[in-house]
Amino acid sequence: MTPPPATATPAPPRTPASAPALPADRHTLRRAARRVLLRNWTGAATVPSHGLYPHQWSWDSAFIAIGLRHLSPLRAQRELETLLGAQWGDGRVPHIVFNPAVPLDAYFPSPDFWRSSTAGAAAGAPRGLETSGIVQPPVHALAAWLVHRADPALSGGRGFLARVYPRLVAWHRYLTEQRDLGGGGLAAIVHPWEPGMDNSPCWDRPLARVEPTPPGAFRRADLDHGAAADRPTDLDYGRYVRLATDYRDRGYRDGTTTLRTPGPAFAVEDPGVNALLIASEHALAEIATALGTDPAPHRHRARALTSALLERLWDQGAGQFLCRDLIAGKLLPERSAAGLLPLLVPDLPRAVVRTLLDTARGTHFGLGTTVRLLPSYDLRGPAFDRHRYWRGPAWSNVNWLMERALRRHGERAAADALRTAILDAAAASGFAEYVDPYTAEGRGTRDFSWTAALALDLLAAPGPGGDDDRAGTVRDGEGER
Ligand code: 9WN
Repeated sequence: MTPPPATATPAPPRTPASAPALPADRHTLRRAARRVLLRNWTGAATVPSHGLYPHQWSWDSAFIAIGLRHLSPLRAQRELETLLGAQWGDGRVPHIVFNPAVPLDAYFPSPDFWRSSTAGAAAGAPRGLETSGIVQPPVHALAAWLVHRADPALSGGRGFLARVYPRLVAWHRYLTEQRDLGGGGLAAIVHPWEPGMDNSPCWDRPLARVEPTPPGAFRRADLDHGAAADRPTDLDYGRYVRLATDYRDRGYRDGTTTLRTPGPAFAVEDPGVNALLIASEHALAEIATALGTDPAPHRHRARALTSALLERLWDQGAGQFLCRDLIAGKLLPERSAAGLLPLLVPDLPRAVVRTLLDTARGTHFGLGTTVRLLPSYDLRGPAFDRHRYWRGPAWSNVNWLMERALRRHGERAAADALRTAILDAAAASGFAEYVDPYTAEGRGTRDFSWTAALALDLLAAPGPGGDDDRAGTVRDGEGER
């Protein structure tokens, strides 16, 4: 793993942590966010960004739908329906659904790398379209529930919940059964792209075991759009490519209840993925109730997952949840923001909640004390890099989740301050993909869909920075390309 550049020692914050100011003009911000979502809509779904990410991404679509519901509940429903339409027979929801109209060299790894319709046939990959073969965090049931609630009459009329529910159930079943690689009741990831936090220092140790594919064997399209200093290194890319190649060549087959030989070279239980799974399992219980179905199995599964999360990933000494490396059989010491996301889980022991809140505010994450936005990785960690992909920068989706968690735990002032900080950063950076956690300076691509969508969501909520106003609905067809 390449050591981080000279920015590893954090500079003193230039933006005081306690200076929340409302965005200068929230109406302008709302209009701008709306424009981003209209431009990035392709007719059936939304691209994260036309340049860097020109296809449909799984967890992006969930966050996008959460914002889109304020513009067009119909489009928000279609966003999720399009994604779930690409679900595999084994229940997996692929992390990318490729748009066949986009040239192959626009994004790497492209459909001819994944070859889902042939290499994934035994796992039930759809025949008529191409997808990747890995997954991303399961935010979809939560998104579906929030989208439904934005317009229950439209949702009911279209049978939205009735159509997505069985697919969401199959998706969670895939994660809890096929991906319980450690046999301890949690879902495991088999590639660093799966938790969505691709380049997190948490993966450095488990990735070090992976023989990289040589850089000359593939061409990175991301560097056509993003600065090399902000993106993963070539060495990391070589390892990502090796893991994806090996998974494809195993027919995208997973273990059943234990690690198989030959199995994945990378298998990790991540607290962020599992916290989102639990939050979504609770959302499935709500959906089941709305459909007149028994919610008890979902509540039961959510409780079992919560116990496994506490048992397998809680580290009292660290004051947060950590990742478990299933191949080495131990917890990884790196602290990422994913380890705080279990704050989203209802029914956590009160002492665990208090400890997590202290850790969020403490020296490692500095939320509301040294920084206004939650960094993706430990501010004091040896691999901290304020600019490089998931190795320190603050991301809108992680901060939106944290805002929701703070509110859930009655931390209203902290949630209000975080909401204002997210909106300020979105406005000042032109909806950047991620920002420097100290200065909120934008990095990565701009007009990034989930940054715009989640800003719209926060603007629509009651409280500082939002006014529960609908952002102005769109006619079907508007903004389609
Ligand atoms: C690989 C689309 C995705 C996000 C991920 C983010 C980044 C892709 C990449 O972009 O990952 O999936 O090419 O780097 O890390 O969270 O879903 O926005």
